[in-house]
Amino acid sequence: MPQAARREAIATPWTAQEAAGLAAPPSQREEPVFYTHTLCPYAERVWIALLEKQVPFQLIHIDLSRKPTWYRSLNPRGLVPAVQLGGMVHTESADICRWLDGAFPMGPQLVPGDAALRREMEDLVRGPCSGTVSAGLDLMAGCTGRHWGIGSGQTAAQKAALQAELDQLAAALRRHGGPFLLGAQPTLPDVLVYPFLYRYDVGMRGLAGHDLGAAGGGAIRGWLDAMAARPSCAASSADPQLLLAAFRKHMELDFFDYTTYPCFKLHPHNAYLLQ
Ligand SMILES: N[C@@H](CCC(=O)N[C@@H](CS)C(=O)NCC(=O)O)C(=O)O
Repeated sequence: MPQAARREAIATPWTAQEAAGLAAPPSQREEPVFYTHTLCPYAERVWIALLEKQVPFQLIHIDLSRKPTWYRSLNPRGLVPAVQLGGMVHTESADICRWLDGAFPMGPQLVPGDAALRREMEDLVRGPCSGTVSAGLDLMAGCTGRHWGIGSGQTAAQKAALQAELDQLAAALRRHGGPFLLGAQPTLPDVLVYPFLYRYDVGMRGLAGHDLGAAGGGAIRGWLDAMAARPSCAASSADPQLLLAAFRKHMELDFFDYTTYPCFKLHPHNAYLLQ
């Protein structure tokens, strides 16, 4: 997407108050309101989907360490992401991505129209996409066993478990000729798994010298590169060097607080949205 369109999609309208997550909840709006935290991989799925679908939206940051009181009345579980449109609030990242695809038929389809392809997509979502998320969390935790923790001492079994999931993703890439899991365009499985695999790749390469991209004879690196080249992913991904430095500092994946990290500190490429 050209830079101008991306700016409009992310930034309309944007105020410093909203950026701090302090604004009152918007009432009925004509465009979706996306409640997010820039460091949450689940929220990043929705960010990518909105940008891929080229849906104009308003983005509101929620500081997860200092949630505005109104947010729980919007989403009782208090989690990001949430998307509000026309008085309805949608939650759960995968459900939101599916809903967006149906509600906004413009832009590329994330859920294929073809029935056989859709079945394959569902198998990927339930199987290796979900498996990659959990095996990757386990690998990142290493010998600490801390959920969402980052540690050293990754075991051969932890590496093999993630490798098995990545091999299945690589097989899908081979079947469809890439560069994305179901062929020429990114679809739901790409969107769901990328924010997680991006973090695991940055973390494992930087902290353990372990190259996840080598899986499938390098097919996974090709896929990571193809996703990284999408303007949606370039906009929503944290800067890899800054993310790695944050991993080193906190040794966990969920250091979600805008006191430590103002919303775009690890995303300096988005800082222009705050001007
Ligand atoms: N299953 C949810 C998970 C969302 C989630 O766990 N979000 C975390 C941030 S990554 C959150 O909002 N945590 C805030 C809290 O637990 O209070 C989804 O897919 O949307």
